[in-house]
Amino acid sequence: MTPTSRLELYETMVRIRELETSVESLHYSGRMHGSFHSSMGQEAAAAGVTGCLRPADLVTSTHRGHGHAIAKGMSPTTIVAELLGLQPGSSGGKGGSMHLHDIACGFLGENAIVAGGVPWAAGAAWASRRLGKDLVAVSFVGDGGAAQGVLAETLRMARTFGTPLLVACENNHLAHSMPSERTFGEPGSIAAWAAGFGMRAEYVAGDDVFAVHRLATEMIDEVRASGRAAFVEIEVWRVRAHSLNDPDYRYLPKDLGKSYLQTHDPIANAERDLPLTDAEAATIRERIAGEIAEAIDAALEGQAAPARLATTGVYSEAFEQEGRRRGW
Ligand SMILES: Cc1ncc(C[n+]2csc(CCOP(=O)(O)OP(=O)(O)O)c2C)c(N)n1
Ligand SMILES: [Mg+2]
Repeated sequence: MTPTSRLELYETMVRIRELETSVESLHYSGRMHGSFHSSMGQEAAAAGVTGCLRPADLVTSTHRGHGHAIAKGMSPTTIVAELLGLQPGSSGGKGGSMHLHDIACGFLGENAIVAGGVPWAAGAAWASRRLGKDLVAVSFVGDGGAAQGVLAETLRMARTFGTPLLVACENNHLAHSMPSERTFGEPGSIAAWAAGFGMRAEYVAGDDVFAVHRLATEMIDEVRASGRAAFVEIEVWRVRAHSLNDPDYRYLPKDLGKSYLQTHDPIANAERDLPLTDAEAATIRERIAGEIAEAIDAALEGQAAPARLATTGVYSEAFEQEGRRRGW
């Protein structure tokens, strides 16, 4: 990798962290209504995997998807506007944190249904292959998502029908309060399970963005060339509560996230490995913090989503027409 692209991976992680910590402040100051699922500590998975895609490649995401959206190139202003319920948001401000999407940059969207994005990505990947394009689709999913039946069905179909899909499973050790060790066993077990579908399945530690990127590049190149699906389990940690709605969770020691960041912070690790001096890192962080502050100011200029639009855009126009014809 060139020094620039290594630096870009680092900057993407800083951008994700900065956006999410700023939005947390907006939530606690009462400006952001509704909750969100922070991906703090998981930035290397988003940056490392998405960083080796081409612009036309496709990504589907989860309920914890701000990082995936940023890494695939979505504008921070559009993201923040959606989070704040403002019209310039990607769902017109009507969807909120779990409804980010931007087809123009190949970000097919987050999904509030756990593992719901996986068949969606598989279908998009399969269709584009049938149309003669050499796209790859990546679907992020959690360890909880890996326990959903739809993932097993999709892996089976993807393998059967030659689908250029990479499932990137972020094993952050928890599905809300359920430890993944209890569902699957030690980290690496989810990849071992996926290998049973007859596809390449790998494990990588997610505190090293360069290692994630190296493995993902190799796997995505292979998926693109062969048209065969693959699976990567990326071990990360969920540093925050499941969402901002459960600050008083009791199922884990509260300081676990903080102590994890002290030893495994992917951003600090990248600063050490690039390497960057403290002064260089501070300059980059300040510049990106400025960009995010500007994005928030720009988003705040948007109008609130009006109540009269609440039911528009829910169904396709064709469906709505049919409904009107039938008098629904
Ligand atoms: C089909 C479905 N079942 C249950 C839920 C409620 N739910 C939301 S997030 C979550 C845990 C998901 O865990 P995981 O896939 O590991 O993702 P993480 O939150 O750890 O990023 C659950 C059970 C849901 N949104 N969709
Ligand atoms: Mg999880």
